[in-house]
Amino acid sequence: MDPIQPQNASAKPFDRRDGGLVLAHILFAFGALLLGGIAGVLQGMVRGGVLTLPAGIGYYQLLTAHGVLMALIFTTFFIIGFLYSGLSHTTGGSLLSVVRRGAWAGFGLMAFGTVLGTILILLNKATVLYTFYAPMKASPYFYVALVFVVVGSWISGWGVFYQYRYWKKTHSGKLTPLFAFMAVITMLLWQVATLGVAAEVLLQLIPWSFGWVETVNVLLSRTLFWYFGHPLVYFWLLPTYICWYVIIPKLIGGRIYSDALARLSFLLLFLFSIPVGFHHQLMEPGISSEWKFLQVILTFMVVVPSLMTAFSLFATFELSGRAKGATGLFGWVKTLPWKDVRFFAPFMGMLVFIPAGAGGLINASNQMDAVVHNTLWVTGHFHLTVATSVALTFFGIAYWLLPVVTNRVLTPRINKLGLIQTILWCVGMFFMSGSMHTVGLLGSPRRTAYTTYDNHPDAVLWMPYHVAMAIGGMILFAAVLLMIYNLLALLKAPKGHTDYPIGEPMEPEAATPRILERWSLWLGITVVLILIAYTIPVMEMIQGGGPGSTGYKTW
Ligand code: HAS
Ligand code: HEM
Ligand code: CU
Repeated sequence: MDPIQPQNASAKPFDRRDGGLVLAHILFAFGALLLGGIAGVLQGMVRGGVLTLPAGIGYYQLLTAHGVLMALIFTTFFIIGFLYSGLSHTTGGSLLSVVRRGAWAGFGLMAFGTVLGTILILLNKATVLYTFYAPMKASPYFYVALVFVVVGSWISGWGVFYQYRYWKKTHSGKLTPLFAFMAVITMLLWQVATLGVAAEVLLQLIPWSFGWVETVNVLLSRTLFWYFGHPLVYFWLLPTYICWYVIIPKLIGGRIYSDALARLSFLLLFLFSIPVGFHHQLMEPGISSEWKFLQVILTFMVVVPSLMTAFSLFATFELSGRAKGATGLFGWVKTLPWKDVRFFAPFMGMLVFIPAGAGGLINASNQMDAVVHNTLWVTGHFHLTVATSVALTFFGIAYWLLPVVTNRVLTPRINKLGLIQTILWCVGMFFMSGSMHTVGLLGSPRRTAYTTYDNHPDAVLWMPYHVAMAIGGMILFAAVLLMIYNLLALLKAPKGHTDYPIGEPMEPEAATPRILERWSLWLGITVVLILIAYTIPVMEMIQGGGPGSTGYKTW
């Protein structure tokens, strides 16, 4: 079988030790995707009224497993594996051994935390959903499991910084590789964001669930959660953007539109994605409207770098198409490599990101959020963003990353199955997310097991959409299974060299202003923005916290 990419016999193979590290992360991530997918399809079937859960399994137990395994585990493991792969490739061909050892330690801690947390969810001792909102109280060991995951991810993040700094020191005066710069921002965002959830878990939830303190300040805990929870979604998005900015131009035979613009948009994402958590709490009492207003303004600021990203991508597509001889307004569309899954899957992710982002703008608008908050509309929104734009991009990456790190090749057969898998995902999501959006506008709540509300006319109206959701979910599950099959096939694909696809910018290195790498400046602005957005509201929450809640086990 021929590989789908021409062979380059003289190219250096990917460092074998780094390959093992990357592979472990990617396979762990896809294991989580499979388990999370099983929970997802069952949920869809329950809500559609086509299945009653056997053996005392609870709907919310499944929903917790799904949210945790998909949103927290699949993403984090994949991201760390992907970042290390690109870091190894762009900063000299191998990781420093101290970095590699640290990354394995991080992997071990995260894997242990994941296994412990999953067991507790399966034992029905932690049915608190992936946002683990107080006053719902899980087994204290569930929160301990989360600590393992977060601390593991910190250690992996420090490895990224260390490798980057080493490269910078040994290449003084040179512009750092774009991939490495972006990896640093992604992990920096993660460090700053996880401070909120670490404070929540260590200072509030662990002492409270072990019974060392009686009560918990609920509003404060949710605020700390969303201080983390919003940047969390950008932690998923930034590696997706790395693929769009750095990898895709290479795959289409074009060039990166602008290195400087790409760096600037990452910095803006870093600055503005943290002080905006209140847009998840717009409907929550206890936070005054002025502070919500400020954070909504900042939310709209963080849209700007996404629009810059859209602009750059269009520019790359159009310029590379015209360089290949395309004419007319949209002639370049035909020059894109539609039959290459490494391009097609992330491209579908980009396309979906247009309605996905538009939905986000609706959510962020206070009055409209009053209509959609806590309805399935929101669930529809994030199945387009994280579960399609991000997930499809990660799938697309896996189709070349696995061959790169195992020194194998993507065969035309797996490529074709990959195209089918992408289409299945899009069709399944069209039905599932489309009906979630629609039925959400009709008022159907999220996070609710099957019920007809005593045949209330509204619930009767919702039911056909819930059935469509279930059908979409089944198609998506088929796509998950096909993805797993494809990965297994890639692990047995013929040996051979696969290039790591890294794009080159159009302009010379000198065009990138060095101020973009002045970290003290950017970190300083971030701290100031966070202090402005959070200090007074958090003080009000601490002072006005009242007696707090002793907690509930609602399941
Ligand atoms: Fe969101 C809720 C607002 C983006 C994920 N969001 C959620 C939740 C998740 C989530 C998981 O303000 C639920 C949490 C929970 O369980 O409660 N979101 C936004 C806004 C944006 C946004 C303003 N969200 C994301 C991304 C996510 C994500 C990204 C994951 C990856 N979201 C909200 C709000 C809520 C919310 C409220 C709370 C709602 C509530 O009531 O609870 C923006 O960042 C979106 C900006 C994006 C764009 C699109 C740019 C387009 C691009 C593609 C270009 C395409 C090309 C191809 C070039 C403006 C970059 C075209 C080619 C052709 C040939 C046509
Ligand atoms: C929630 C289905 C893939 C993230 C849900 C819900 C359903 C569902 C039916 C619950 C709705 C509710 O009662 O509120 C599926 C199916 C999938 C899939 C069938 C594919 C096989 C994904 C992926 C991700 C994801 C890939 C993220 C990477 C989430 C999250 C929730 C959720 C974060 C919210 C959990 C909560 O509200 O606590 N999904 N989903 N899903 N899904 Fe998925
Ligand atoms: Cu948000």
